[in-house]
Amino acid sequence: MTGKAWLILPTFDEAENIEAIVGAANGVLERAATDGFRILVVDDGSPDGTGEIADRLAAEHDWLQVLHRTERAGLGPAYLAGFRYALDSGAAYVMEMDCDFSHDPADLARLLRAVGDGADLALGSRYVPGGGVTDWGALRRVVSEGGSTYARWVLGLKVRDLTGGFKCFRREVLEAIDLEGVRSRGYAFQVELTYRAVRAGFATVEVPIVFRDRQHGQSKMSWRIAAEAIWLVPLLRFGRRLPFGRRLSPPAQPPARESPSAQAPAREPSTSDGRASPSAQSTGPAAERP
Ligand SMILES: Nc1nc2c(ncn2[C@@H]2O[C@H](COP(=O)(O)OP(=O)(O)OP(=O)(O)O)[C@@H](O)[C@H]2O)c(=O)[nH]1
Ligand SMILES: [Mg+2]
Repeated sequence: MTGKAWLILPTFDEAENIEAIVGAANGVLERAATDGFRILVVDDGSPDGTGEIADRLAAEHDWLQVLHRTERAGLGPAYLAGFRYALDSGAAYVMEMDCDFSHDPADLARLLRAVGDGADLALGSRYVPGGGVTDWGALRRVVSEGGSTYARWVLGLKVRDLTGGFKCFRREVLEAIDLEGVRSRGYAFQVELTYRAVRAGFATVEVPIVFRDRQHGQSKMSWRIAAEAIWLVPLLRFGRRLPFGRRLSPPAQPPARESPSAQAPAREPSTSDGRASPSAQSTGPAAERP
């Protein structure tokens, strides 16, 4: 792999998690990101002091930076700000991860490996063989998996986990998908990014992950955030105008090339030092036809 990997960590009230996550991610990326890495915390003025903790850590570590935003604007806008910052700073790979240990930082190595092996976008996926969810009740499972199924059906994609937020993008993907045009804020944000990437012809691979419920801090998931996806997903597909006059449509450019979305082989054990196991290779083209 050539070039730096940037991990974007959006935070709102993650004081109980931030230090441990940053430490764990550093341990993994030190080994997996062969050309170096940066971790960027994007904090929306957390009242619980997450931003101050991140600042203290950033003063101690040159691989950590903090982007402070003054008000809580939602996950999507926080990620977009982080993406722009990382791209402007020369990132070659940009990664997304929740800051609550729902995503296992050890899996960062597997996502990076998938992109190193040729994918343009690697998605941590709960809904492929080897992936899964622990701790969730039946309702939450139905909402999450049903949401992915609904989006897959409306958008005509083969990707199994469309709502997950554990990803690794090659920079060219983010440069191509018109970040300025992204309007979604909650779950639909994850759907929209993946849809735009597949539409633009980028090779997408699903890497099996096991998602666990947060152990500390409060969920920011709300029914409003989940419901956003219900009405935004058809707009992504059919390109209607939003009520406030902004167009929310897929990118205009035709697919640059075939856009295989392949599932990586079943999860393989990561070693305890977080090194990537040889997983996440594309198993062959399965062209998306959105
Ligand atoms: N900067 C920023 N980060 C946010 C915002 N909302 C959520 N986050 C962060 O985004 C990540 C995912 O949010 P979660 O609260 O875990 O939401 P979730 O994953 O949908 O729900 P749970 O897993 O049930 O907690 C976490 O790191 C949050 O701190 C926001 O408005 N701004
Ligand atoms: Mg979470």
